[in-house]
Amino acid sequence: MGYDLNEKNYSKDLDLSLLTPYGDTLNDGKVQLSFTLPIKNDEKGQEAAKELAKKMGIIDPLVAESITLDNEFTMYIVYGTVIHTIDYPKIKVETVETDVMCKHEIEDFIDDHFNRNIIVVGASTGSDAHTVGIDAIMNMKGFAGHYGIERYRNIDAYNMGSQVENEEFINKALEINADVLLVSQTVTQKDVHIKNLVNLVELLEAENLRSRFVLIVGGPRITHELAKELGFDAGFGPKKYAEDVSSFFVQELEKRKHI
Ligand code: B12
Repeated sequence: MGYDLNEKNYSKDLDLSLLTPYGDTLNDGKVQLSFTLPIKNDEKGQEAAKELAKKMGIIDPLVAESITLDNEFTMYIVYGTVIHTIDYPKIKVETVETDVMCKHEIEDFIDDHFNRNIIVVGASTGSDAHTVGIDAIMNMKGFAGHYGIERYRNIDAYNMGSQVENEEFINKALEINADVLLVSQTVTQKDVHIKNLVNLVELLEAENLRSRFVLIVGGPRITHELAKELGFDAGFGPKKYAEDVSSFFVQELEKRKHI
């Protein structure tokens, strides 16, 4: 069983159908969270942070840190216990299911299946100014020890940078006769990414271009499930690199040759 509130006595066995956080002892339910309140950093503010944490279902909250951001804004780090559990084996997540190959295998796959280079255009679109994600995937030097697709000998990669309007992005894709469109979205405030991504799909559909390209989106809060829901072919989140996305699009392009 999980946490027994009165006896503070909880099972030390791992049962993944009753998954709960771990702090000092397995199944103790310890969590830490942070948030900012638009109030002064004083005792009353700390009490407000504790009460809020209790309303979130955190037992015995402790304000571990209260950090003054300015006169009227304070950030709190609260430590406490939750009694909630998750049935982990029952969780189903939609993920990209193609095999992930290494750079050389992807290059060989292109040699073996296409008599030409694969053309890819990428950008951080709409108002989004974050370039590091798309650069991690596309730039020659890559990211975290994974070369970007500019380095793949038989991929022609065009990185348009950030704040690229969807119309401009589509025009570039047509100009270079792209096979693959890579979109990066980092800012998700007020769901701006959803509106922008839906707009791209709508523009492509309106011009009857949607099926012409393999359409992929990535970013820190992007999942494959969300990408599919929005009309993209695949979505990639954190800890995904050039090999992951290139493996997907070369196999997808190969599949489409037979349709
Ligand atoms: C650097 C940074 C900036 C820099 C960006 C500089 C640049 N040239 O990119 C600057 C200072 C400009 C900036 C501005 C802003 N930022 Co900023 N920024 C960051 C920061 C610190 C790091 C982001 C980053 O570079 N990550 C590293 C890359 C490698 O990771 P990644 O993007 O997740 O990419 C990986 C995967 O997601 C995936 N991926 C990403 N894209 C793609 C695309 C494809 C096709 C594929 C396959 C995979 C893929 O692959 C990558 C490698 O694994 C984050 C906080 C943080 N620590 O994450 C905030 C953060 C992203 N920023 C944030 C905000 C709010 C802003 C501003 C709105 C702030 C403001 N009020 O002005 C502005 C936005 C302006 C705009 N119009 O977009 C928020 C976003 C919150 C949200 N969910 O919306 C964050 C999370 C900070 C925070 N905690 O509040 N920011």
